[in-house]
Amino acid sequence: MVKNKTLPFVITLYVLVLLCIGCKNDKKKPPVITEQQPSIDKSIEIITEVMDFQTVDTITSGWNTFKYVNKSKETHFFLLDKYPEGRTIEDTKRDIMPPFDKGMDLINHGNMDEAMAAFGKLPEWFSIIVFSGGSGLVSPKHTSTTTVKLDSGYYIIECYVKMANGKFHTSMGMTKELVVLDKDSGHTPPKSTIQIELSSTEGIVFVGEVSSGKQIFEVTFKDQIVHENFVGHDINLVRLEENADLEALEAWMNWATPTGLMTPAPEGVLFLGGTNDSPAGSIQYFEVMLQPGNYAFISEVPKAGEKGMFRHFKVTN
Ligand SMILES: [Cu+2]
Repeated sequence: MVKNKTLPFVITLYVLVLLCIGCKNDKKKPPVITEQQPSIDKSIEIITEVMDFQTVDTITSGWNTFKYVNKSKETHFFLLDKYPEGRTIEDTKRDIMPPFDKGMDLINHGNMDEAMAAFGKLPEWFSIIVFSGGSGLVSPKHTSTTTVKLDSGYYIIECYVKMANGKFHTSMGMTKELVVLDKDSGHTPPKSTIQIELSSTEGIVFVGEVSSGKQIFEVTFKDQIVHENFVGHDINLVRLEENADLEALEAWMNWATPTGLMTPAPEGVLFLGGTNDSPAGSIQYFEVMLQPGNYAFISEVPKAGEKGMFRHFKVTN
């Protein structure tokens, strides 16, 4: 009888112990992560406070979403430069920055021929750097979200907007190394709401209306060329206020003039990011919350209008 009475207690205790072990095991288990999560949920933050890029040193390859937070008082972007094997930030400082700084000083003094001669001193390996995307221009106190696909390798994050004294931000601290590992992130790109094609022949092409609210633009680089200012085409989204001077904006989008891409940014224009220079065939995405109003897409190249790379549009309610 005693045995019969204690048996249920023993079984209950046994079950409780098992449950408890189960609980402990559950706590140790890592959270279940569904494979192929959209990268937009796992963004890599890049912060600029003054003339800097604060972010991680290493990321995985494949699709990555970058949230670029511009906390500073100036307009910036970030561009990802994939370096050739064996080249590092030390080579940037020694071989790339001096010809650009000297060339820019000469442009500022009106010596265009001498400036070209200075740029001619760039090392041969400069021409095999692969500009691999990034944000478009981002106004002060704004944030942009851009998704890019990256091969593994050694990259430099840069911003070559100019300060009010004509100096490149690259020379003031906006140059940072980033290692992309030979291990895929497993992320997939976000689902786009509007598709844009960008090419040297057609310019910026998209169809349909753009409505307010959250939009994810998918930008296909149908080709890529080196423009007169030595860079490839990209896309920058701008909100145009009533006092926006469109000619001043177009002129400002060429760094190779004394006041081009230099602080202050044109009045009445708010830069909301975009997709930076990247190779033919590449696709990038950028996400933005839009209010109704007047907007434009513009490339950071000379004579963007003539090239079909300055497109105005209205955002409807
Ligand atoms: Cu900058």
